[in-house]
This record gives sequence, C-alpha cells and structure tokens, in this order.
Amino acid sequence: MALDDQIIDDLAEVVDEAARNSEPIVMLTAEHPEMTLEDAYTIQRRSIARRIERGESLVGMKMGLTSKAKMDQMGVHNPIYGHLTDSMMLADGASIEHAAYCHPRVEPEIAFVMADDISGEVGPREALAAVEGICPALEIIDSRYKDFEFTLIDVVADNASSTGFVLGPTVAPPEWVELGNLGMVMSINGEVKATGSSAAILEHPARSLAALITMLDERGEGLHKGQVVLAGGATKAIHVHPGDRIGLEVDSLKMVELKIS
Ligand code: OOG
Ligand code: MG
Repeated sequence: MALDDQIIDDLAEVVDEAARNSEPIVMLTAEHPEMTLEDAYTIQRRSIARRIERGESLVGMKMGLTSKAKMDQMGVHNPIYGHLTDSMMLADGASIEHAAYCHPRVEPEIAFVMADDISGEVGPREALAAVEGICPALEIIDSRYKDFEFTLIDVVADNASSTGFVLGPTVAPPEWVELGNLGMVMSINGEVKATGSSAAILEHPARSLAALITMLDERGEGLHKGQVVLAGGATKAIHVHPGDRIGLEVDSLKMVELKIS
C-alpha cells in the first residue's frame, strides 16, 4: 500500500459522504497521485464498512468494465468490482428521483443469484455450478466525480460508481438458457436506446463471475449463498432524465423496468 492508513480512512469517509449526499467531489488521485489500485480497494471496503455501521447490509457484488463498450467508454482494459448493499436495491418497476443523483446513467446487465458459497481461483464452469439462477438487471451508476474526471483507481475507490440496481422477475436456472449469447435490448419510453448481447460481457457472463471470484480470492474473500452478482454492462451506459421509463428485455428472460421522476 502506498497511502498511510489514516489517509485511507479519511478518503473512505470522503467517498462515503459523496455517495450519501450525491455530492460531486474532485478525483482523489488529484491530491494523492501515489494511490495504488490496492489502496483504492481498501478505501472501497472501508466506505462499505461505514454503510454497514449505519445499518445497511451487503447483498452482493458487481463487476464493471467487463465489455469492450464500457472499457472504451472509460479508456481502460481491466474489469473492476464493487460492493452492493440493500439500500441500492430497487423493486422492479420502481421510480427514482433524478434530483437525488449527480449524473445518473443506466446499464443493461445480467445478474446471478448464488446458490452456494464459493471462493478460490475458479473458472467459468465452476463458477456457474454455484449459481441458482440469472435475471435481467438494470444498473444505475452515478460516479461521484466532478465532470466525469477520474482514473480507474478513483472509480474503484468510489465503489465502481455503484448506486442502484433492479433485478427482473425471472430467475431461471442457467442450464435452461444460452447464457453466452442472449440478445439484450434497452429502451427508454419505448424507443430502443442500446442493443447488445450477453456475449459482450467478457465473451460470456460466467467468465465475469469467475473473474470476480478470483479477484476476491486475492483478498481471502469469496461469494456467499444468496448474494447477487451483476456481471457488468453489455453496452455503454446511457444518461437518464426525468420522465424516462427504462426497460430491458433479455432473450429467454422477462423484462425489467425502472422509472425516473
Ligand atoms: C464504472 C462502473 C462500470 C459496468 O457495468 O461496466 C460498470 C463507471 O462506468 O462509472 O458498472
Ligand atoms: Mg454496471
């Protein structure tokens, strides 16, 4: 670690407060250019610990930057992960207030629900064996950085821009569907805004799940039964506005919806 423990604690408070108040901040690396990726993940974990101290609970994890579209949008080449708490979970069809966010964007995703605990350096097949089902999901990301100016390290410290997510109603066992190539169509007010395939997610969403479990293992951690994992956006993120009704249709799965007021 490059940063002093006290600085890591202070920065965890900065990102936590920014997320809590939806208040944009200057990227952390501007003042701390020596910050490493490992420091950033420690800041992320400490910011989540603060949320848990306030009564939130950990419900799962998200992968980010798992598709070429997202990597290009961010100008990076490595997947990252973030933590999901119960306060980020929205009901299918829920309405959220645009004014409560900094600059919210939405992404079409596939989510896994875990049937078993799993940890270690695993491959996609092994990862999939621990899955109970999959669902279509919309993720709302809301980077807390001013003017979208940040490095990969800043995004990791900011919990990979995690803000909210909606899971679709259907949880189908993975062997029932062609998980590696499901068509995905995201529309806003009935107009198609993004189309893609689950193949865009590291070529197969199970590879994203395996990559997450393997990255968590570096910290001696793993996934637990019942946890949700967002595999990452299949297309680039789309800005949302008041009055938007966002829908995602994924082949073989039911639709998931979110409204913005
Ligand atoms: C980082 C979060 C990326 C995804 O699905 O790729 C992400 C960002 O774009 O702000 O959630
Ligand atoms: Mg995402």
